[in-house]
Amino acid sequence: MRKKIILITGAVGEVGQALIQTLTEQGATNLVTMDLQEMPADISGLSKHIQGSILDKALLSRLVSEYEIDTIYHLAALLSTRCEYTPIAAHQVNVEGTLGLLELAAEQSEWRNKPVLFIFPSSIAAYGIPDLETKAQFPQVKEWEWNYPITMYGCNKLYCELLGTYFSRHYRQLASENPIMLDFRCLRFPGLISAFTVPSGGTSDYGPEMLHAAAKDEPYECFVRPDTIIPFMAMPDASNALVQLAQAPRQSISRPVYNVTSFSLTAADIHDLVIQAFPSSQITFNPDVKRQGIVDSWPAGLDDNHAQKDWNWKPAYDVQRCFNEYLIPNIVKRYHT
Ligand code: AKB
Repeated sequence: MRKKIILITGAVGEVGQALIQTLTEQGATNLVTMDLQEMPADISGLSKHIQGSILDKALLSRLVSEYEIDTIYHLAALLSTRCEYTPIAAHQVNVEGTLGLLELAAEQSEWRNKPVLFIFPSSIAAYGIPDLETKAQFPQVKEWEWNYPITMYGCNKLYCELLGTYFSRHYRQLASENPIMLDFRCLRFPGLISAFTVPSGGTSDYGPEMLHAAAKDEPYECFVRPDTIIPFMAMPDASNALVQLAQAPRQSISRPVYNVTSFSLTAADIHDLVIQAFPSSQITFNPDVKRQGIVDSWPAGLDDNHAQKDWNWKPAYDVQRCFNEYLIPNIVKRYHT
């Protein structure tokens, strides 16, 4: 009999590393992880790691011949700034990669006669608000509002939300009598901040970059205006949200895509919180017009009422707790001990 596993793609990324720890703390011993990168030594014992690409069909075939895939957390993606430099590669990884995994999950669902659970993180980048006046008028956007992304990454995420929904509701609708469809569930995340990892290739990165630079006593030039506002979330809440969504009873899930959020901050708010913790930090603002345009198109806040109602979503970290109990103490420990 094939071993039943939880597959995590993009597992060496920020969310992946946090998720591996959350699932392990909950007792998971059947994690198979995939990434182009090696697993960092401190968590390498927590999963069976496969170093390779989600675009490698032979690798995916070997995977399904060896394991019964019960759940997929599909985290592998190029982030928003990186995608603008390599939009075609971005489409290949973000869309074709997702399509391949959805197909694999659909086949596995049929083969084992039981839906594979497919958890997909989307992003505030799926929104595209035309101007700052409109952004101010819609301080908490709902899932279906302003779905007009202006980045390749946002387009990729929005389309994959639809693809996942299609695969879980209508895949092979004319070709097969009663197909067992996969169970697709998606979260739209705000900008994420981790005490243990630094993001790369994103556009919400100014938040975590400012904090980590200050902790390292390095000067930081912020690439957005001080009044720039978007929602953020502490990394442990992000990994918990993914696991909570995966564990929610199927009958409580009323929609394929859920907003989740914790708190909204301007870049100036982040600056002030960072200065409180690291008074000698040297932070300046030098907005980059293009990256500023991207962040301005993202909402100031998310309406996550559906997640609250359907599966009791509630972040553990508000802004105070996030900085005082999670970010600052762990970052100080990381860089100063
Ligand atoms: C990015 O900046 O691309 C990501 C995101 C907001 O999804 N952090």
